[in-house]
Amino acid sequence: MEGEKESVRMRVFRAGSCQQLFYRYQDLAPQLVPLDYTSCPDVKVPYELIGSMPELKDNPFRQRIAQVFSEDGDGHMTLDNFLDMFSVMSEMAPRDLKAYYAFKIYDFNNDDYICAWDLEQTVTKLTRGELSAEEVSLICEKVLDEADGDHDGRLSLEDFQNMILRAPDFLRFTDSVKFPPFFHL
Ligand SMILES: [Ca+2]
Ligand SMILES: [Ca+2]
Repeated sequence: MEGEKESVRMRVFRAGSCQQLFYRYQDLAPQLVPLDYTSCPDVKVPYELIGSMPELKDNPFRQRIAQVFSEDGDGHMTLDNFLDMFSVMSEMAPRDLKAYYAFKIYDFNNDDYICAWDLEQTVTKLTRGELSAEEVSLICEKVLDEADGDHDGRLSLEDFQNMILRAPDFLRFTDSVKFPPFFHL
């Protein structure tokens, strides 16, 4: 998966996009992030600033997204984390890669499975709180019923990947992300 991520980043970030993203990263915290990165400074931009970016601020998964892409899981991001996040969330990223990260984002308690509880949080956020608790649990039951291939009551990454084929709506976690034009290369 690491290798694939690198190649996605190279595809998405050619033609100066990487530079533009760096300036956005720098602009979030100019007093923190030096303009000269040749000495590889050990810098992180706090989640509070990342989560307030226009691409993320209305996304119900913003905190999870930042947690998953930050190296310590706290949402605070190095430049590397920041570039990874934007490359995976861009329209250029392959579906498999998106599915892999969607799984991590929906696995709220980080135990490598999506259990009924994780799924309830996910469906509630995906539907932006427009469904009643009863409707949410009906959907979750149905999803688990159909997608839990090995009947252990939870979704493994493999179960989830199979489910995505039937229910691509579960990749909508990036829906509210409006990418600036330079992403559409
Ligand atoms: Ca879990
Ligand atoms: Ca299972």
